Amino acid sequence: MPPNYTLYLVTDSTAPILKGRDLAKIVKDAIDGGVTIVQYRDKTSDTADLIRTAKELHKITKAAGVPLLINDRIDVALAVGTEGVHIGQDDIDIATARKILGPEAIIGVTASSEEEAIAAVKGGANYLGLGTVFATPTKENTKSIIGASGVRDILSRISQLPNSEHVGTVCIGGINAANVQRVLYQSHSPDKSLDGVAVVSAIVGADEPRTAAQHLYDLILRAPAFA
Ligand code: TZP
Ligand code: MG
Repeated sequence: MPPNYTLYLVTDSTAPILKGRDLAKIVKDAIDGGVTIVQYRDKTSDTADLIRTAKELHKITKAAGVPLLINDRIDVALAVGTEGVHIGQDDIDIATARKILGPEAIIGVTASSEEEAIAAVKGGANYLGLGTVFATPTKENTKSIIGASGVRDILSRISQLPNSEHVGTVCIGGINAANVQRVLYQSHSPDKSLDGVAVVSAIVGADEPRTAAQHLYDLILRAPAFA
Protein backbone atom coordinates (compact mmCIF):
# COMPACT_ATOMS: atom_id res chain seq x y z
CA MET A 1 0.00 0.00 0.00
CA PRO A 2 1.46 3.38 -0.97
CA PRO A 3 1.53 6.06 1.74
CA ASN A 4 -1.28 8.55 2.07
CA TYR A 5 0.23 11.84 0.90
CA THR A 6 -2.89 13.99 1.32
CA LEU A 7 -1.52 16.36 3.96
CA TYR A 8 2.24 16.13 4.16
CA LEU A 9 3.91 17.93 7.07
CA VAL A 10 7.52 19.01 6.68
CA THR A 11 8.99 20.16 10.00
CA ASP A 12 11.16 23.18 10.71
CA SER A 13 13.40 23.84 13.68
CA THR A 14 14.24 27.47 13.11
CA ALA A 15 13.22 30.16 15.59
CA PRO A 16 10.83 32.20 13.41
CA ILE A 17 8.62 29.16 12.80
CA LEU A 18 9.11 27.06 15.94
CA LYS A 19 9.02 30.09 18.24
CA GLY A 20 10.53 28.14 21.12
CA ARG A 21 7.78 25.52 21.10
CA ASP A 22 8.24 21.77 21.35
CA LEU A 23 8.45 20.17 17.90
CA ALA A 24 7.22 16.77 19.11
CA LYS A 25 4.07 18.35 20.54
CA ILE A 26 3.46 20.21 17.27
CA VAL A 27 3.86 17.01 15.26
CA LYS A 28 1.50 15.12 17.57
CA ASP A 29 -1.12 17.88 17.33
CA ALA A 30 -0.72 18.09 13.55
CA ILE A 31 -1.29 14.35 13.20
CA ASP A 32 -4.36 14.64 15.43
CA GLY A 33 -5.55 17.33 13.02
CA GLY A 34 -5.17 15.11 9.94
CA VAL A 35 -1.55 15.12 8.78
CA THR A 36 -0.97 11.84 6.92
CA ILE A 37 2.83 11.78 6.51
CA VAL A 38 5.70 13.62 8.22
CA GLN A 39 9.19 14.64 7.12
CA TYR A 40 11.68 15.65 9.80
CA ARG A 41 13.65 18.48 8.18
CA ASP A 42 16.34 20.07 10.31
CA LYS A 43 19.29 21.76 8.65
CA THR A 44 21.01 22.96 11.83
CA SER A 45 21.10 20.31 14.56
CA ASP A 46 24.15 18.10 14.96
CA THR A 47 23.93 14.37 14.31
CA ALA A 48 23.34 13.38 17.93
CA ASP A 49 20.44 15.84 18.24
CA LEU A 50 19.01 14.77 14.89
CA ILE A 51 18.94 11.16 16.04
CA ARG A 52 17.45 12.08 19.42
CA THR A 53 14.67 14.14 17.86
CA ALA A 54 14.03 11.63 15.07
CA LYS A 55 13.55 8.89 17.69
CA GLU A 56 11.14 11.07 19.64
CA LEU A 57 9.15 11.92 16.52
CA HIS A 58 9.17 8.32 15.36
CA LYS A 59 7.48 7.18 18.58
CA ILE A 60 4.68 9.63 17.89
CA THR A 61 4.27 8.87 14.19
CA LYS A 62 4.46 5.10 14.68
CA ALA A 63 1.77 5.19 17.34
CA ALA A 64 -0.42 7.07 14.84
CA GLY A 65 0.42 4.81 11.89
CA VAL A 66 1.90 7.72 9.97
CA PRO A 67 5.20 7.34 8.05
CA LEU A 68 8.20 9.42 9.14
CA LEU A 69 10.81 10.42 6.57
CA ILE A 70 14.13 12.12 7.25
CA ASN A 71 15.29 15.02 5.10
CA ASP A 72 18.75 14.60 3.56
CA ARG A 73 20.20 12.29 6.20
CA ILE A 74 20.01 8.69 5.15
CA ASP A 75 22.29 7.75 8.08
CA VAL A 76 19.74 9.14 10.53
CA ALA A 77 16.90 7.32 8.76
CA LEU A 78 18.84 4.08 8.95
CA ALA A 79 19.87 4.56 12.58
CA VAL A 80 16.34 5.32 13.74
CA GLY A 81 14.55 2.94 11.40
CA THR A 82 12.20 5.51 9.93
CA GLU A 83 10.05 4.63 6.95
CA GLY A 84 12.18 6.58 4.50
CA VAL A 85 14.00 9.69 3.39
CA HIS A 86 13.46 12.80 1.35
CA ILE A 87 16.38 13.81 -0.82
CA GLY A 88 17.09 16.85 -2.94
CA GLN A 89 18.99 17.16 -6.18
CA ASP A 90 22.27 17.75 -4.31
CA ASP A 91 21.93 14.84 -1.89
CA ILE A 92 22.74 11.15 -2.16
CA ASP A 93 21.46 9.56 -5.39
CA ILE A 94 18.30 7.45 -5.39
CA ALA A 95 20.02 4.18 -6.31
CA THR A 96 22.45 4.44 -3.41
CA ALA A 97 19.68 5.45 -1.01
CA ARG A 98 17.65 2.44 -2.18
CA LYS A 99 20.61 0.12 -1.76
CA ILE A 100 21.16 1.31 1.80
CA LEU A 101 17.52 1.52 2.94
CA GLY A 102 16.05 -1.40 1.04
CA PRO A 103 13.08 -2.03 -1.25
CA GLU A 104 10.40 -1.10 1.29
CA ALA A 105 11.78 2.36 2.11
CA ILE A 106 9.86 5.42 0.98
CA ILE A 107 12.24 7.57 -1.03
CA GLY A 108 11.05 11.02 -2.02
CA VAL A 109 12.83 13.45 -4.29
CA THR A 110 12.46 17.18 -4.84
CA ALA A 111 11.93 18.09 -8.49
CA SER A 112 11.67 21.60 -9.93
CA SER A 113 11.74 20.76 -13.62
CA GLU A 114 10.51 18.14 -16.05
CA GLU A 115 14.07 16.82 -16.43
CA GLU A 116 14.52 16.36 -12.68
CA ALA A 117 11.13 14.72 -12.37
CA ILE A 118 11.77 12.31 -15.23
CA ALA A 119 15.14 11.33 -13.76
CA ALA A 120 13.58 10.75 -10.33
CA VAL A 121 10.77 8.60 -11.75
CA LYS A 122 13.21 6.57 -13.81
CA GLY A 123 15.53 6.32 -10.81
CA GLY A 124 12.84 4.68 -8.70
CA ALA A 125 11.62 7.46 -6.42
CA ASN A 126 8.42 6.59 -4.55
CA TYR A 127 7.17 10.14 -4.70
CA LEU A 128 8.12 13.59 -5.99
CA GLY A 129 7.97 16.86 -4.07
CA LEU A 130 7.13 19.35 -6.82
CA GLY A 131 8.01 22.98 -6.40
CA THR A 132 8.83 25.52 -5.27
CA VAL A 133 5.27 26.63 -6.04
CA PHE A 134 5.53 30.09 -4.43
CA ALA A 135 8.55 31.90 -2.99
CA THR A 136 8.71 31.26 0.73
CA PRO A 137 10.90 32.50 3.58
CA THR A 138 11.01 28.90 4.87
CA LYS A 139 13.41 27.85 2.13
CA GLU A 140 15.60 30.61 0.89
CA ASN A 141 17.58 30.33 -2.33
CA THR A 142 15.15 27.83 -3.76
CA LYS A 143 16.43 27.05 -7.19
CA SER A 144 13.23 27.74 -8.99
CA ILE A 145 9.80 29.09 -8.39
CA ILE A 146 7.64 27.18 -10.83
CA GLY A 147 4.11 28.17 -9.83
CA ALA A 148 1.11 25.91 -10.04
CA SER A 149 1.43 25.82 -13.83
CA GLY A 150 4.97 24.44 -13.50
CA VAL A 151 3.61 21.64 -11.31
CA ARG A 152 0.91 20.92 -13.88
CA ASP A 153 3.45 20.73 -16.71
CA ILE A 154 5.61 18.28 -14.76
CA LEU A 155 2.61 16.10 -13.91
CA SER A 156 1.56 15.99 -17.50
CA ARG A 157 5.09 15.15 -18.69
CA ILE A 158 5.73 12.33 -16.23
CA SER A 159 2.34 10.79 -16.94
CA GLN A 160 3.85 9.60 -20.22
CA LEU A 161 6.48 7.50 -18.45
CA PRO A 162 5.89 3.82 -17.82
CA ASN A 163 5.07 3.11 -14.17
CA SER A 164 4.49 6.75 -13.33
CA GLU A 165 1.10 5.77 -11.91
CA HIS A 166 3.03 4.19 -9.03
CA VAL A 167 4.85 7.42 -8.21
CA GLY A 168 3.21 9.74 -5.68
CA THR A 169 3.21 13.50 -6.15
CA VAL A 170 2.91 16.40 -3.75
CA CYS A 171 3.44 20.10 -4.34
CA ILE A 172 5.33 22.35 -1.92
CA GLY A 173 6.26 25.94 -1.33
CA GLY A 174 4.25 28.81 0.12
CA ILE A 175 1.03 26.83 0.34
CA ASN A 176 -1.49 27.72 3.03
CA ALA A 177 -5.21 27.64 3.75
CA ALA A 178 -5.79 30.80 1.72
CA ASN A 179 -4.32 29.42 -1.51
CA VAL A 180 -4.42 25.61 -1.31
CA GLN A 181 -7.59 25.11 -3.33
CA ARG A 182 -6.42 27.51 -6.02
CA VAL A 183 -3.04 25.73 -6.17
CA LEU A 184 -4.77 22.37 -6.57
CA TYR A 185 -7.03 23.76 -9.25
CA GLN A 186 -4.27 25.49 -11.22
CA SER A 187 -1.85 22.58 -10.95
CA HIS A 188 -4.39 20.00 -12.02
CA SER A 189 -3.39 17.87 -14.96
CA PRO A 190 -5.93 15.52 -16.52
CA ASP A 191 -3.10 13.04 -17.14
CA LYS A 192 -1.82 12.62 -13.61
CA SER A 193 -3.22 13.98 -10.38
CA LEU A 194 -1.47 15.28 -7.31
CA ASP A 195 -1.69 12.99 -4.30
CA GLY A 196 -1.29 15.71 -1.72
CA VAL A 197 0.07 18.99 -0.51
CA ALA A 198 3.18 19.57 1.61
CA VAL A 199 3.45 22.47 4.03
CA VAL A 200 5.84 23.75 6.65
CA SER A 201 4.87 27.12 8.09
CA ALA A 202 1.12 26.76 7.51
CA ILE A 203 1.13 24.09 10.23
CA VAL A 204 4.38 24.28 12.22
CA GLY A 205 4.17 28.08 12.39
CA ALA A 206 0.45 28.15 13.21
CA ASP A 207 -0.69 29.19 16.68
CA GLU A 208 -2.78 26.04 16.80
CA PRO A 209 -1.17 23.35 14.61
CA ARG A 210 -4.03 20.94 15.18
CA THR A 211 -6.70 23.34 14.01
CA ALA A 212 -4.51 24.48 11.12
CA ALA A 213 -4.01 20.88 9.98
CA GLN A 214 -7.72 20.11 10.29
CA HIS A 215 -8.62 23.15 8.20
CA LEU A 216 -6.06 22.35 5.49
CA TYR A 217 -7.07 18.70 5.36
CA ASP A 218 -10.67 19.67 4.96
CA LEU A 219 -9.87 22.19 2.21
CA ILE A 220 -7.77 19.64 0.31
CA LEU A 221 -10.45 16.95 0.44
CA ARG A 222 -13.11 19.44 -0.66
CA ALA A 223 -10.98 20.94 -3.45
CA PRO A 224 -12.79 20.43 -6.75
CA ALA A 225 -9.59 19.38 -8.49
CA PHE A 226 -8.42 16.88 -5.89
CA ALA A 227 -8.91 13.29 -6.92
N1 TZP B 1 11.01 22.74 -0.48
C1 TZP B 1 10.55 23.57 -1.41
S1 TZP B 1 9.77 24.90 -0.71
C2 TZP B 1 10.06 24.32 0.87
C3 TZP B 1 10.75 23.13 0.80
C4 TZP B 1 11.21 22.35 1.94
C5 TZP B 1 9.62 25.02 2.09
C6 TZP B 1 8.15 25.18 2.15
O1 TZP B 1 7.80 25.85 3.32
P1 TZP B 1 6.42 26.61 3.49
O2 TZP B 1 6.52 27.25 4.86
O3 TZP B 1 5.33 25.58 3.44
O4 TZP B 1 6.32 27.62 2.39
MG1 MG C 1 18.32 18.08 0.73
